[in-house]
Amino acid sequence: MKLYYKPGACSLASHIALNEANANFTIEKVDTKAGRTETGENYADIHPNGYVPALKLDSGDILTEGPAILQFIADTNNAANLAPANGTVERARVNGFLNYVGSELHISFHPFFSGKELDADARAAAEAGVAKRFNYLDEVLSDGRKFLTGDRFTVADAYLFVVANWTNFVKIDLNQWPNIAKFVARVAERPAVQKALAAEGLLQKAA
Ligand SMILES: N[C@@H](CCC(=O)N[C@@H](CS)C(=O)NCC(=O)O)C(=O)O
Repeated sequence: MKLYYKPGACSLASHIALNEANANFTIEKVDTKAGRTETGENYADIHPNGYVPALKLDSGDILTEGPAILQFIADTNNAANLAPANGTVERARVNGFLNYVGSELHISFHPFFSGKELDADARAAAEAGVAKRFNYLDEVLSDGRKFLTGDRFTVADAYLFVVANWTNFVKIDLNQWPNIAKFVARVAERPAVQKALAAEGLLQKAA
């Protein structure tokens, strides 16, 4: 399998899940603006929409859309326990959070990544959009659970971890949401996460 990624982008969630599953895979960096991968593949041939992630299977099939890829990784690596069984209430809850992170939280960051300079009003509106989603997720985590659906890490947690980390890039203080800040610190300690961050060049090298 090959995962097409951009460092720190939402593709990092799939990268973490593949590590958690101890899957056999390689990664290939994509320059989405240029439409090329690091080995010179034309990315339009891989992903019709030109964004990451994409997962190319050994069969040649290519999967797109982060939440679908995350569920595929979970469902094809049952031993890793990255999602409850399909058709259960517990799975529907994981899917609910995957959808919330994708269609609410992730999207709320779009103004910051539009490439346009935000004036004060636009920035305030964008921050309010992000805050609304984090307020909800902080409340979810406020009962002391370790992860979004309880004490077991799932693919939804991988996705939330990645999007919550974008606050560093857009200079929003995550400590406004102490439960999410603690969640991020907890997830960051996972060996699969450290390995993915290192492979994407996101860990600061020791001096
Ligand atoms: N709906 C897509 C959204 C993917 C997406 O937003 N990818 C971003 C990175 S997080 C991207 O590649 N954007 C193009 C770019 O950065 O040039 C999914 O869930 O896979």
